[in-house]
Amino acid sequence: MTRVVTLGETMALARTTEVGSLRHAAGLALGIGGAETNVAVGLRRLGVDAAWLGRVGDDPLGERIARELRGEGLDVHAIVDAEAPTGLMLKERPSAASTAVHYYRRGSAGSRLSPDDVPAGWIEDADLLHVTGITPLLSDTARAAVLSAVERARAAGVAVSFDVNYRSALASPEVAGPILREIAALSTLVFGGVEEFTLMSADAAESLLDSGVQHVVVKRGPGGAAVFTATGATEAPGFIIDPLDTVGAGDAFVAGYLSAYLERLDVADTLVRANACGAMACLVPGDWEAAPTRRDLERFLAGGGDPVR
Ligand code: KDG
Repeated sequence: MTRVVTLGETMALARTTEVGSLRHAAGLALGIGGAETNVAVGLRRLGVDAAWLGRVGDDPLGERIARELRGEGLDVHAIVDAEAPTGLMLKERPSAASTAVHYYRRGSAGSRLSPDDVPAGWIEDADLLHVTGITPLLSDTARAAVLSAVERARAAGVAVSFDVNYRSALASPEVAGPILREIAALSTLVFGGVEEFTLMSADAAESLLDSGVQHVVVKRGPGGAAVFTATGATEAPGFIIDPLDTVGAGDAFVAGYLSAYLERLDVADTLVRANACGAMACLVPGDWEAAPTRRDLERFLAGGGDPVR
């Protein structure tokens, strides 16, 4: 049985291979990226069965997405949409200390996801559904697909994980706030940064707990993380690293957290694992490539930078 299912848009991802603006960059490295599949790959690397469903265009980039994700061991339901292209994300490093992302995804195949794309039983037979706040901001049908998935999970007693993942390029805070709040209130676990919780409401953590959310997890980047549950708050500091690419760190964090949640680790150990996964994701360029395996994680936690002999 697939333990975790997720749905959303995965795009082709082209990133500059050296520091400097896209205006002058000579080289681009091609890969893929999508918040939901970044989490699914992170889970798979940690030994959790994971499945992804989404639309891709009838084009080589769509084929690349399906092939890459299958290569990572995911159960892939890539619906080929002949009416629209696979979305594209461009990533540049204007300076050594900054990263900028540009989307070419309006009207993409991934944004045309709809509730009918999700087969009967696919969600109901899982242990956990993971969704993000990116997909519901892509289109009306994509929002309906996420809401229907969440409602189906709840009806079947399947836990729902929601990462707010607010993207200002997709919707203003005024438009996004109520949409994200609605999904958060229906979830079992909610992940977000401090500003993302504020965007949903001034007292988001408390009101989410009141509406039945069991874990409200605040990601603080290098500052670590905190989790609020009905029994109180637990915090854990971040790991000191020299980050190379922070995009995708939050997804690796969520994968680490969910893997520990499914193993029923206590909250303190769960946070340590999540923080370690998030930190490790920053050490290599790419949104998911550095998501750790169990072995990578053990070495990192043991403080290992020594060569393996
Ligand atoms: O969290 C990383 C993701 O943001 C990235 O891989 C692409 O899904 C993506 C998005 O919409 O930004």
